[in-house]
Amino acid sequence: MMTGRIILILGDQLSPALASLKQGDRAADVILLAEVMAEASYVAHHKKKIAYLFAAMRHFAAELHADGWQVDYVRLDDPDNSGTLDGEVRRALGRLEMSRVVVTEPGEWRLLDEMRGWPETQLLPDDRFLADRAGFAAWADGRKGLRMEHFYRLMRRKAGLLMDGDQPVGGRWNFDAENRQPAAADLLMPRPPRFAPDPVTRQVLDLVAARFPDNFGTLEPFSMAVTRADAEAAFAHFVKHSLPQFGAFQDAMLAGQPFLYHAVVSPYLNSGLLDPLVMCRTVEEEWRAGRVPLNSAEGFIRQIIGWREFVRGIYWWRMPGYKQVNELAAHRPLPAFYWTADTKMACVRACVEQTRDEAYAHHIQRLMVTGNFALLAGIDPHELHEWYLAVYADAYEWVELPNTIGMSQFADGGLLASKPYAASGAYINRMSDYCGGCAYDVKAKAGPGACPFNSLYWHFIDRHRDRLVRNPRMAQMVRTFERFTPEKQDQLRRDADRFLTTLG
Ligand code: FAD
Ligand code: DLZ
Ligand code: SF4
Repeated sequence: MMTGRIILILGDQLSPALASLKQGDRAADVILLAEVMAEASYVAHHKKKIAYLFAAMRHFAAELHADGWQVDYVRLDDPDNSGTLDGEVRRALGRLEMSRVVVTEPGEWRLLDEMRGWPETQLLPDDRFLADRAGFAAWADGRKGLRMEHFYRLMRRKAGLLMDGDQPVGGRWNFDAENRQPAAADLLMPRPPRFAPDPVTRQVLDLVAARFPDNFGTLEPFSMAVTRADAEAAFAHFVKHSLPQFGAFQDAMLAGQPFLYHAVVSPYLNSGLLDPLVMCRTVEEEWRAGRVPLNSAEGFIRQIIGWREFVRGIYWWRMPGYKQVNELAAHRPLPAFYWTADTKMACVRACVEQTRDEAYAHHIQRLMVTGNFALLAGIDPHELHEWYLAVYADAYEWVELPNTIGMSQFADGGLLASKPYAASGAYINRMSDYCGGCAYDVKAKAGPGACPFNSLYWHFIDRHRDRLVRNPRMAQMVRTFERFTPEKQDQLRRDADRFLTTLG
């Protein structure tokens, strides 16, 4: 038996500073990366998501090899591929005559649970986050309500980001009130850089086209970064061209503009190509140099060390039960148009089409269009969760599940969000230009041509009035509904019910 260990690196652990690499021994240990069907099919991932990850894994393996590591890489089409991570570890132990395995803890509960049962396997904490799991639990345990804002302030102090001694720069912790402007179409709007596939990526694209022909999504053109250097170039491009406007237009949506001023870096961050703290420090520097306004810098940093860390904390604190919650008892099946985009609702159609083509939608499209629709229509949160987990290139359960179950569907009864993100067509009309090209009339409250979000909104308020009236941020809407005449209430109920029956 060899004395070294197998260091298993998962597809979303492509960081040179990974815990297992930091304590690895180049002379004795062997790194194992494996493309396996079990991970590629536990949900039917978007074609671009699989292609991105396999291409990034292959490039990362080559970089580690060039850096002096012994690397064992198993391709999906290797005839001996067992199809599972467990199987590949067992095969590698035999092939390399080794007996010990080291893994940095996976990001998803199901895999961690499985790996805890693997023999001779050492699990190391994933230290690529500001808050560790135990620290979050200690903060959360015993609190009456968890608010991201309180947690975020702790993280700001811990990281020393945008701080003036013990106080936030600019005198406020949060500049969100300045970040809700609708955007106007602009021919000069920046777009994320595009990276032409090299021969390694081209081979992966052919593999995905052959092995996953029926999965959702358009595979080509494919222009994502698949190396650390290109991911860093994509982030630098965002900082230079989009960050100054990021804050103001963070909540805006425009037809034909999938990316607006967003960073479009979440696949790179979540798979380890980018380092979140390095990104935040770069953004702070830009503000200190006077090149970006504070509302943009703070808004960006809040997403990373606030929301991203907060949802991860909740995931690990509440799993495995969190996946099953359904506090609003929503049981309607996911409508087919989430896959086909075949709907007359222009906003939903645009978001699904863009998701199909880019494996990307920005936060407000996910939260206030597809998520809001599902919330109002009472779609089963578990089915919706599987959709979000499949269709976005950045989707891993630790980040997707709390965003879907907690933030978007209020299915945890308010553990993560203080109120449901429910909105009528007026919100979508204010923040986007979708309504102008829609078959429905956003201004009409009732009748067959009225925007479905309008009657569905009141249907939602009515259905959940007993719960919502106890929520200080929603009680006013319940009272408003109660002040409508009985005829108007009935018409809204009838309109919504009629629309819901069309969902199949
Ligand atoms: P930007 O708007 O430019 O923000 C910068 C970065 O901040 C993002 O890259 C991301 O890392 C982080 N961030 C922003 N908001 C959040 C958030 N709410 N939670 C965690 N991180 C955040 N994000 C994922 O990374 N993976 C997911 O699977 C995912 N699923 C989501 C599902 C739903 C229903 C909703 C409402 C949101 C989801 N998000 C998810 C959060 C957010 O929509 C994406 O992080 C963001 O759209 C990624 O695009 P961007 O890089 O252009 O982000
Ligand atoms: C998402 C994904 C896919 C599609 N394929 C693989 C794979 O073949 N091999 C691998 O190691 N990881 C893959 N991943 C990422 C894992 O699913 C991810 O590590 C876990 O979900 C934990 O976050
Ligand atoms: Fe969406 Fe309603 Fe506007 Fe149509 S009218 S785009 S359905 S919000």
